[in-house]
Amino acid sequence: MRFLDVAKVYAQSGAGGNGCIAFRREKFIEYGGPYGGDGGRGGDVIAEAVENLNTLIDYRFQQHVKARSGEGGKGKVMTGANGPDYIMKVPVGTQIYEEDGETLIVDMATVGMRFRLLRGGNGGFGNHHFKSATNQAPDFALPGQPAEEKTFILKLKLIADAGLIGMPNAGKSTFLSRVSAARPKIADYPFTTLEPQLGVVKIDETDFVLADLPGLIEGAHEGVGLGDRFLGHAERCASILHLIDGTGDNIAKTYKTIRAELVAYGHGLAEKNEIVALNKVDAIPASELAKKRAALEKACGHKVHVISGVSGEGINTVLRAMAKEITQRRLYRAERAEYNRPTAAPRTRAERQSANFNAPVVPKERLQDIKPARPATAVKPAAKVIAPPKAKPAPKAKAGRPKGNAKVKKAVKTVKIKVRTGKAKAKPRTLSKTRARAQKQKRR
Ligand SMILES: Nc1nc2c(ncn2[C@@H]2O[C@H](COP(=O)(O)OP(=O)(O)OP(=O)(O)O)[C@@H](O)[C@H]2O)c(=O)[nH]1
Ligand SMILES: [Mg+2]
Repeated sequence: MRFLDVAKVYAQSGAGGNGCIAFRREKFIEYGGPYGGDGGRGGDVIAEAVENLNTLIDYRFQQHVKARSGEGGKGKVMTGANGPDYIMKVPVGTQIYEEDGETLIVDMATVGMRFRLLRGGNGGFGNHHFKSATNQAPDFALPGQPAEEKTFILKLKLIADAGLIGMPNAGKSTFLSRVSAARPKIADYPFTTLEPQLGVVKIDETDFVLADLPGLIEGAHEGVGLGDRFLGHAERCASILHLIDGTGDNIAKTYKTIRAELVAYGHGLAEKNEIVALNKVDAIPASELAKKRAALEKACGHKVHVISGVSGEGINTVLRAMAKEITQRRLYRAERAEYNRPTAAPRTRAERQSANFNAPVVPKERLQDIKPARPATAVKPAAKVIAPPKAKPAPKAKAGRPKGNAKVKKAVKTVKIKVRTGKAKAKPRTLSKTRARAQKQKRR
């Protein structure tokens, strides 16, 4: 199966069905009146992220997708059938762009996510809708709303937890085959790997997906070699492992070349934390190893792992470092998801009145944002101490008796309660003029 990570798709939703013009004609029913039903709704075009797809190759063969139109209305006020929606199944991690390829519409980042790309047209009203006192036989109906159509660009950015980058022949595929069950092509010529390869790595208690990306060379951002288009797959990675062939001559220069390509690519890749590993240590003479390692550490400014994809030396340490970063991100994401989880809407009065004990915990960084209103260890500035004027001693309240103002408060409360609970008096009914006159005459 070929790997395809960019596709152009023309999509069209379904048009609405037309309204129907019909009149009721039945035995013994004279002037049956308008009887035409409405048209059905056209189908939407909906994108859905599914689990078992890894490539956009389906859209190489099917570049036009169309939802069905709604059926027209029928006599006897029958509404036409709605057109079924068209579900565009895409792999998780697909980003859907406008035709310009730059305006992002939606990022299908989670399994089962659905997004309506195009809306089907509404069905037109049949003539049954337009009957009125002044027009009892409308001989017109509305046509269905037209379909929407658009061209989309789909770009797949693999959801791998970690990515392998480096020059061709750095030993990336060898590393992947060593740590996972994936079997990428391995050979001693550059650009053996032409498309990203995925493997599942298990280290201690952590499982993660590792992507082997095609090699980068100087000028990749200008399209030299395979270019930098596969770097998009590293954008979502929590951890990036930069492999450097230890048997090469100028290791620091190799490192800097790849870094320059990451900077030129942009999209935040250069700012990501990277783990640097000097590979093929089994083939480096012991006398050169320390020198090469020191040169690389100087170039990158942090710790360098020394590994070998063939002998397996140092591999577990690197995997543990990657697993640590991945676990950290997973925890952070889980916390964010928990915080953003909408609470279930209360259904009963009791639920509405009770406190929400399921309220999510506020993430740590949010708490840091909130500054305390008054610092706990606030020290008052030493001011000139002025003796306060002598206050009159408060009269002692007699035990068992409410204070003066407390009495007033109680009275106010009672009045309030009275007002609330007291029944409103019924107003005397006003007599009609005739009855009032009759009563007057009686009294006389
Ligand atoms: N001695 C030694 N050779 C290695 C090691 N890792 C890889 N090689 C060899 O290096 C050559 C290239 O290895 P690959 O794994 O294909 O390198 P790559 O980085 O995937 O190369 P591209 O796919 O072309 O980018 C192969 O001949 C491997 O046998 C290692 O740890 N030690
Ligand atoms: Mg390879």
